[in-house]
Amino acid sequence: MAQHTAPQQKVDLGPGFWPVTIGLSIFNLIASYFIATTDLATYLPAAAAPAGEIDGLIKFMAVFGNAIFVYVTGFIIYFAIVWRRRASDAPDSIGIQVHDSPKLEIWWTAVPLVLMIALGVLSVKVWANLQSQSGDVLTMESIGHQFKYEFRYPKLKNSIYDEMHVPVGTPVALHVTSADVIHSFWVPQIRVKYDMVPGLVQTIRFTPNKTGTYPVICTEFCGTNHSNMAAKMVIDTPRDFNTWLTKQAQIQASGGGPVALTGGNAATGATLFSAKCASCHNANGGYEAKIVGPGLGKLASDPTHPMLVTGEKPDAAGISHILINGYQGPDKSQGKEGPSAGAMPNKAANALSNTDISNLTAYLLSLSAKKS
Ligand code: HEC
Ligand SMILES: [Cu+2]
Repeated sequence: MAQHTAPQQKVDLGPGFWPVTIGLSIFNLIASYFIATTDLATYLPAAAAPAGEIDGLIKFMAVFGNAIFVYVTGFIIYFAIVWRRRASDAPDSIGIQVHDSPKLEIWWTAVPLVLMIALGVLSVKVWANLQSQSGDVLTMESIGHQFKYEFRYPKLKNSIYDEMHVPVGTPVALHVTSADVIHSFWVPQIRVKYDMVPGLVQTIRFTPNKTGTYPVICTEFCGTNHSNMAAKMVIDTPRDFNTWLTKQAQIQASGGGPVALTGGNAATGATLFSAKCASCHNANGGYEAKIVGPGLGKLASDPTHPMLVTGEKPDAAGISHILINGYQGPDKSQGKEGPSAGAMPNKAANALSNTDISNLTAYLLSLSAKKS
């Protein structure tokens, strides 16, 4: 090798090189021990079956990442101090130029190679485990929208938004995709994370093993309201899950019942609004304060927008109609033209009961009363 360089000088590693190496090794061993014996679930609770195995992979990577970090930064600091430039050095002096060390190069190629192969083998094992589900599998779908999550259950006629329920102990196969831009589906406590890509259906598999309510987070910047794109995953006991499912089916079935136009509770409506409507509607501004749908802060008191988009009066009846039926924009087939800001989901899609509609209507009317 390198015939044109001077015969290699004996490289002086500096005083204290070996003691420092021993010190770093001790530190590395203690840190590795800590990483290997720490249950990650104490820091980030785990609520599904693959979590433990995935944490194992993270620890495996952390142990070796830690070693690289400790030795590399340790030696950088050590050499920077020992071989720093001194006042007695000539102004143009440079350090010893070291190159070509086949022995070192073989080591730093072989060791990472072996580690990477081991990591690959371990990952494939975890992945294969994740993919094999047996018994009663709950198959469901989630579709990302700007800026909400839609959930579909085989037993429900209509979609549910921003809150999904799954029974503890039952394997779940969740097919995810997107209706517009790339979103993602991530529940930290489940550990698995998938992008929701338009035109591509991917399947997230997990088996919930701890009841509770966990956040579903979109980790793909998907537009101005990305930060509000969050849903809940509720892991229920099988019994609570069935109760919930039955209740949703009832809400969806009770299409026609009368909605009370007076006596709604505005405060309850306000809470419901932040949970179900605020991802699309601003409650503070007039019609122009758009998110996905128009601003609703001056719904009944805006002289520049006297009628609802449906053409109805902005009174209790008109508002509850749009909440029940939804609205897809003017019907162009009947010759009507006009701007459509998108689709307002109907009662079933928003999972609203008749009482919910009364409360929301009371709340929206109270906003206009304050701001008129
Ligand atoms: C997925 C987004 C979305 C959600 C969620 C949503 N809306 Fe809408 N909403 C819209 C869009 C879009 C329009 C406008 C439709 C059009 O102009 O064609 C609209 C229109 C309206 C209107 C008529 C506004 C006007 O000025 O005429 C009201 C009232 C309304 N929504 C109330 C609600 C309430 C209450 C909720 C919560 C239960 C809700 N919306 C949930 C998207 C949404
Ligand atoms: Cu998103």
